[in-house]
Amino acid sequence: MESILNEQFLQGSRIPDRLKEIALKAIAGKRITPEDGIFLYEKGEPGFLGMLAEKVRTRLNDNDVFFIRNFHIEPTNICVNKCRFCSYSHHFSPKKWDLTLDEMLETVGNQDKNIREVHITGAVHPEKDLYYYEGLFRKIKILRPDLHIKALSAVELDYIFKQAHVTYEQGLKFLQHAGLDSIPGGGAEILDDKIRQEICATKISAKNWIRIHETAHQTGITSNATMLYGHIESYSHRIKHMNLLREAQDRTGGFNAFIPLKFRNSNNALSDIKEASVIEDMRNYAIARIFLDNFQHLKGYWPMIGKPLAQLSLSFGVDDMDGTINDTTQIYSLAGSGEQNPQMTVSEMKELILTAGRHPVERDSLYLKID
Ligand code: V47
Ligand code: SF4
Repeated sequence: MESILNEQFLQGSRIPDRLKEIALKAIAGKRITPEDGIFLYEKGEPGFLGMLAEKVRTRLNDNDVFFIRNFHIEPTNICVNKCRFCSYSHHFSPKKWDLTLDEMLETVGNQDKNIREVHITGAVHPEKDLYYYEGLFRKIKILRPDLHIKALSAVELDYIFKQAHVTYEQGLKFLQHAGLDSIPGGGAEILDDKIRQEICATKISAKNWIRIHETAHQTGITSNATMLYGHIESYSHRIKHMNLLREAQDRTGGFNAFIPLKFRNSNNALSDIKEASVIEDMRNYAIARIFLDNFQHLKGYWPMIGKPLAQLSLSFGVDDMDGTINDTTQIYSLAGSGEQNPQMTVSEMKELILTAGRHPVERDSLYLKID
């Protein structure tokens, strides 16, 4: 369904002038400023933001909503860090695990041949080094040369590169040679060092998170970017975060998708913080879609928000549903998401997209359409 928001509609409406001005820029495909972004967070109502985000989504992706056949491997939850929002690491989780190489390779071997991507990420284990992951990637590629390996967040990479005394460029090229194809968007949280000091003090700095991603892009490794929202950050912090990403994308063009991650408050050191409302989740998707004009894709990560809300997000600018996942991630079930055993068949995924009025498109890891 085409969004009715256009110049004529805006002129005849009683929408405040400042919002009209921002909307006209977005409709014309012009970039909105950080001040505009903050204003949208402060004053934008969900209906208005949804219509505007849909306008931008349609321009970028027509009626297509993408998904991939993928699975996750979470090698371990034993972590040198102790992020206060994390329910997943051994510090807070009732479960503690550390998979062997053979266990991980067995999981790879058990997948159907039409599964295209493995997403490998977990905690920062003190003893798992650069050469361990090199060996893992090589062995996976021997088993499944066609499987795209999206692995290791900037936080995990920074740790193993520093331990091995290699530069980001050397480390990334080394892993690329072993089979690393792209890197996931984790560890970005909020790219502001004061906020990071409060919620994840021992993690990589904002500057280094961006530096790893830009170095990856220059090496031919594309990546994603996440934003953990709804904890202690303000609207200005969210816009600062997205502005840093927008500037980095202008320089390299290497980000595939932006993924807002809603802070979930079960079983962690920030459990006293109330979770964001659904209205806020949808407003956040919409503003991200409007602000990040140079990101082609916006991902609604259903294991985190659940299938019904992921479907709703398709009316707020989202065009990517990640993948079928197959019950292989625990990050969100441990943090209190409704999805205890996340899995979706391809037909369930297509149905969910079709009933939202969109066109389901199976993709590969670089968003090429699969016939
Ligand atoms: O960086 C941890 C988040 C991220 C909580 O690239 C939490 O396609 C909410 O990066 N509440 C890791 N979020 C997951 C990740 C990811 C997920 C999906 C797709 C992709 C991709 C990447 O999970 C962490 C952190 O921001 N996280 N704890 C929590 N309690
Ligand atoms: Fe470790 Fe990642 Fe959890 Fe931080 S968010 S404690 S780095 S597993």
